[in-house]
Amino acid sequence: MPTKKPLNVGMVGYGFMGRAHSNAFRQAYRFFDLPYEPVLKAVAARNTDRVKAFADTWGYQTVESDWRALVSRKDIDVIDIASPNDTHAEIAVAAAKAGKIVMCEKPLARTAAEGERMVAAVEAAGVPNMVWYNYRRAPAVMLLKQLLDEGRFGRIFHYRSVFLQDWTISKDLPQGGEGLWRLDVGVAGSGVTGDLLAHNIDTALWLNGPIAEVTAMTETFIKERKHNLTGRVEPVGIDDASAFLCRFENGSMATFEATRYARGHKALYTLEINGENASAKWDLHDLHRLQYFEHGEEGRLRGWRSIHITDSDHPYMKHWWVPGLQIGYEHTFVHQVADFLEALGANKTIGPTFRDGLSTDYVTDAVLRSARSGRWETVAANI
Ligand code: SOE
Repeated sequence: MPTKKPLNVGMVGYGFMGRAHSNAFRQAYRFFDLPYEPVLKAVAARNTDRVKAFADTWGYQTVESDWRALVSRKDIDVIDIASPNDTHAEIAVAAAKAGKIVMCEKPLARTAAEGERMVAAVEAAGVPNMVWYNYRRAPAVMLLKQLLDEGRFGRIFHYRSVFLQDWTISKDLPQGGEGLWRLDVGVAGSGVTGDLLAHNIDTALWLNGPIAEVTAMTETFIKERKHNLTGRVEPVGIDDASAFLCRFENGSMATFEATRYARGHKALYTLEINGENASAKWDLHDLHRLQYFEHGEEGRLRGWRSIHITDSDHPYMKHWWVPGLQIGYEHTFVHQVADFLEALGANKTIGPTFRDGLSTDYVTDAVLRSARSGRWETVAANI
């Protein structure tokens, strides 16, 4: 077992993602042989009572009420940004300038312009960086990536992916403030395009390569909502639903859709890829399975295989339980920490980096642009 060096983490934020990240930092070095042991050194947030309670629950040693104090601390190696989207750029740029390793919750930024500043900062400082696009690291999705890299699919014709939820249908739901900042366009940057489709796009770019052009439509079903911070009824600026067609640079065509208005669906992230020789499907509600069809097996017994991804020769699974026992959502974050720390120890870079996050931001920008223009829009190339 290699000796583990301590790596001091300073996290900003304490919401849903703060819990997912903290759990990952605590679990990764216990289940994986890693060169580093993350130490939960400090957590920063403006609400002192809430941040203290969070620190007690998760075992953070100290708290700060201002992220700037956290970034200036000499005893912090990693700044992990788990706060709302409008804070990402300023914190990341300051953290990079201070020479910290920077981790950032998705989407990287509210716009690609903001993302470009973040990429420039981490690259100028030469600091390791990553964006928490966690679904790449579901074992079934990682297996799909391996199958694609092995060339089993041949030429790719189609990619289709959706992310469906139903939690904002009530017109009485307010916008803004803790827990509901995702409905406030100023804070979130966009609605489901940046919050949900960004996941679909990140996985798709990783599996199927760059997207060349898009044509999109978005809709805001509830036009006004009470704002939690002002107390006034205000226009809603986010997209409640977003759908687009696109062409990948490899010639395949694709459809993407996300909404928070699909009654009955809580987090239905699905993806499907159809190649000349094989097809595969994945569904977050059944995340430990990969559906796989291979053309070479045509014949009387042809059919889709439903592969239960729990064996020790499946990605990540030898680090968990015995064959047949499943893992879940939180493990995707644990895997991301494990892969990142392993790469850090070997002086290697592992995606999704800030630059990868920016590639997704370029696509979401093009989607929103196309929804406004009603035309096909080209995806800007990375800086
Ligand atoms: C929105 O409800 C949300 O929590 C996203 O912000 C997450 O990124 C996604 O993984 C689950 O849904």
